Amino acid sequence: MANTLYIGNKNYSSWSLRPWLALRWAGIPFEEREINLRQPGYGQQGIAQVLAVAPNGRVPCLHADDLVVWDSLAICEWAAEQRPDAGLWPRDARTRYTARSAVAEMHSGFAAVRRDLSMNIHRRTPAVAWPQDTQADIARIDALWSALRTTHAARGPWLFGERCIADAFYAPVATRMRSYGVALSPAAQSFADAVFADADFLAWEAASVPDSWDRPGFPIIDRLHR
Ligand SMILES: N[C@@H](CCC(=O)N[C@@H](CS)C(=O)NCC(=O)O)C(=O)O
Repeated sequence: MANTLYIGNKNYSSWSLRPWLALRWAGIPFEEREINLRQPGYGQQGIAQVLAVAPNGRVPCLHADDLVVWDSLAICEWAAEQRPDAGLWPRDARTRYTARSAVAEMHSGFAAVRRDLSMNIHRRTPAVAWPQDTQADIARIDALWSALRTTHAARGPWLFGERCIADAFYAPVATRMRSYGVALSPAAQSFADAVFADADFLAWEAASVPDSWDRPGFPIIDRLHR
């Protein structure tokens, strides 16, 4: 089977990182094609290069032979079904339902964090006073990670002990916390540390390149993040 995963810019595309990690963690071979999202049509699902491969005009999008799977969660589910023994979902049913809840919460929520702490793997800015809705999102994420880490600490360093799709879903969030100087509680930080030490995450990070306007020395950065 020939698998091709279309993704956005590695420094910025948080949705793309999720299934990319899931495929790597499951040991599913795939070819990746990174599409530069800074093109006309961005934000309107109107990038011609994306529309040529993804019916919804967004990445990530997986082509598995003639099957097209768009949306990060659908791709992760595909990976879990392809490799049922890879542990992409926790084996214990109750733990699995909790993991699915955590993933769904990320997939459909945290709009304020997505708005104010956009993923930018290379960015480091000092902490700022966030609007109330953003503070509430951050507090909820911290509480969720802390509770899961406390419950599952004996089984490993990930949210549910062993690495699963929930970790892939929150990996980009861990980078957002790091980029914007968010102080996490120690248990929550231990999850972020597990992400930052993961070989596959490190491979993605090493390949992530900020746009030229987003590099030190370009004054526009100061205007972007006050
Ligand atoms: N819910 C979708 C979101 C995908 C998404 O919003 N992708 C962004 C890049 S991270 C995109 O392709 N944007 C292109 C556009 O809006 O024109 C998923 O989980 O895959």
